[in-house]
Amino acid sequence: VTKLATPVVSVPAASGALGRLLVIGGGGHAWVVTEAARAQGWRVLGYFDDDESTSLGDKTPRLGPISGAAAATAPAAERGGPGDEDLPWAVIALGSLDLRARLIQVLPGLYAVVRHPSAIVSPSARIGAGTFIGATAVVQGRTQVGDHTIINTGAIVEHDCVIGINVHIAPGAKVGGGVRIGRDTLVGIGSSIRPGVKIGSGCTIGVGAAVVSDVPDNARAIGVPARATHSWSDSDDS
Ligand code: JB2
Repeated sequence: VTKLATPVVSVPAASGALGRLLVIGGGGHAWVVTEAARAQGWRVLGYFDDDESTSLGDKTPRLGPISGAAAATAPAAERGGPGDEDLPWAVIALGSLDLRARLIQVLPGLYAVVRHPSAIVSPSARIGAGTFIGATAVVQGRTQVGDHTIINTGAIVEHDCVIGINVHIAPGAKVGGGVRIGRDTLVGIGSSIRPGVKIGSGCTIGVGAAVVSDVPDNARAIGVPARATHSWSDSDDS
């Protein structure tokens, strides 16, 4: 299994008045992220989405197509910390890992950690920039979470895990201690990952799967116990 250890940026996972936030995406996931951000204390300025028919409610105006986000998110070098009121922070809030991976490449910006106040995050966990941690999710001690990863509603990531960039741990999934997960991998709703297992990059773990042995890059693993099959490039298991 390669590409497991990804660089992460430690960002305090505190609540409070964290500054202004731009949301990239206007679908269901963006709605969840926006509500969590407000509950955490971010001032959400609005969102970007190509589809003019999208809505994130009256308080959250659509600011233009996703391409417009590039102009609104200045290079990180020009930014201050969360207390800097001059420039907004950003979060990519689209559910598709493929789309997220493309946007990560092209959108500059200083990315926020959006964490619902009901989530429990160990003080010894390291959380990457652009990460979303949903309501009642748990991230335990010494775990590293890569940039732009989603730890969705009620997911549990135990101690000493290394989770890559742009991973989605879907709602209610349980990841045991010492698990390693490569970038761009989807861990499906309600699945369980045995402690110490290594899952590669670009994988899809199916809804409710029980993963008890290592999964190679770009594999799909489904069932109880999960059986890995070859390459899989798209999924709706989130
Ligand atoms: O190229 C594109 C694209 N460009 C903009 N492909 C797709 N699929 N979507 C694109 N979008 C925008 O992504 C759409 O205009 C729309 O606003 C949004 C997709 O919204 P939707 O509500 O369908 O999905 P989502 O990405 O917000 O949420 C998905 O992932 C979550 C993690 C859903 O599967 C949720 O159920 C899931 N919780």
